[in-house]
Amino acid sequence: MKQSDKAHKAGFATRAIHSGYDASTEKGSLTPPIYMTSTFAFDSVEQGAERFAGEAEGPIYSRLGNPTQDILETRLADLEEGEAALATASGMGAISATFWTLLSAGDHIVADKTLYGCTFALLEHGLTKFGVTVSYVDCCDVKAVEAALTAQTRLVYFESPVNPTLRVMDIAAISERVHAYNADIKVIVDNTYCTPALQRPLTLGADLVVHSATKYLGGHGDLIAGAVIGDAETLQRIRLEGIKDMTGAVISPMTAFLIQRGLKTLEIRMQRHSESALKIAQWLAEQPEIEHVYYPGLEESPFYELAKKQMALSGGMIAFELKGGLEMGKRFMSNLEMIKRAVSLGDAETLCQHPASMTHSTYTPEERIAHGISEGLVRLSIGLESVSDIQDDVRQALTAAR
Ligand code: 4LM
Repeated sequence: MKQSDKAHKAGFATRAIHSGYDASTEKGSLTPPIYMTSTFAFDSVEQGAERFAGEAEGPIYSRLGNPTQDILETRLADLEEGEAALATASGMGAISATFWTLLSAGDHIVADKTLYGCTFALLEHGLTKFGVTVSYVDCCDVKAVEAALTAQTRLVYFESPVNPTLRVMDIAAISERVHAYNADIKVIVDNTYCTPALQRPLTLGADLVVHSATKYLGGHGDLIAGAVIGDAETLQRIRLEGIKDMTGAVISPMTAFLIQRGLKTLEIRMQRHSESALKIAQWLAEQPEIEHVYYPGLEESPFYELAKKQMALSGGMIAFELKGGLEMGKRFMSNLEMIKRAVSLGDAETLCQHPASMTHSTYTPEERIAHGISEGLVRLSIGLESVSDIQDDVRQALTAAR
């Protein structure tokens, strides 16, 4: 069957390399050119007016879109199985543009109790200033989500797996119950930890997916970006209201190009991250210095069965607690040699950070207890190095910390 045959749906890895780009339209250039321009010249006044009125296709100004960005958006929509996508300046740009577009004063959000620190800050300190209320619930408990819904609820928002504790939400069950209550409530899943290579929330019933593309989508620790994927009508609203008018969180053409490059290896990178993380998590769980390992790919994890059902592999993120808590965690981190002490995740380099004092320091100590983030928790983003070298560094740092 020919690839151009509409009935033929190419595999994920193929679409991650080819989707959205036709080299014949760009002088045969194998990789898409970078349209490094802020604005676009119109052939006539009439053409400019038609584009502004939405009556003619074509670029206007790069805050509204850019051909390099278009390719990335087509590809991301294809990979997440959504109608449309919007690439943004950062993950927080994607999340805030989505919230500003879909919410008004008096609206209500149901969010999981544990969120990336800045998402929590946006909800807790940002949106509440404008009359939006938030209920934090344990979204692992679908009945608790249902019980929190009100006539004012517009959004249900969660990460799966959760940063940093790796709890896993039943995306299909939550979407089904929320939509049965009110089909207009949007279920939004932050798919940063998985990427569409491992999990596609839209196919499980969610309405929108958001990403920090800074992480696995880019994959090389050299950019900051984000994305929202979903239905075309909502995405157009987020583009015109959330990005164009409210946040201006526009992705640069160079960054859009770099993410396209990262996507070409997304599937094999996610396989390697996941294989290495599973080995390290299994090995860590057996070490006498370790109190607890959080990783959904461990058979003893309470999320093992659900993760197996909705994720192709268990991902590259691990969290753990050491016996001796915070003090031992700090000593362990101080003794790492190859592994970098750094926030962010999803890079080729293995990264280690302390959520309570770093990514989740936007929570007060009391909030961290209430939201399930312990002071001694250590987070590892397993990179693409030889797994034996990652293990050797963790081993020597554990020994030195004793
Ligand atoms: C980190 N995370 O955890 P930008 N959603 C999730 C995230 O983990 C992040 C964002 C959104 C970390 C950054 C320092 C699940 C970020 C926000 O950083 O705005 O691209 O994404 O280490």
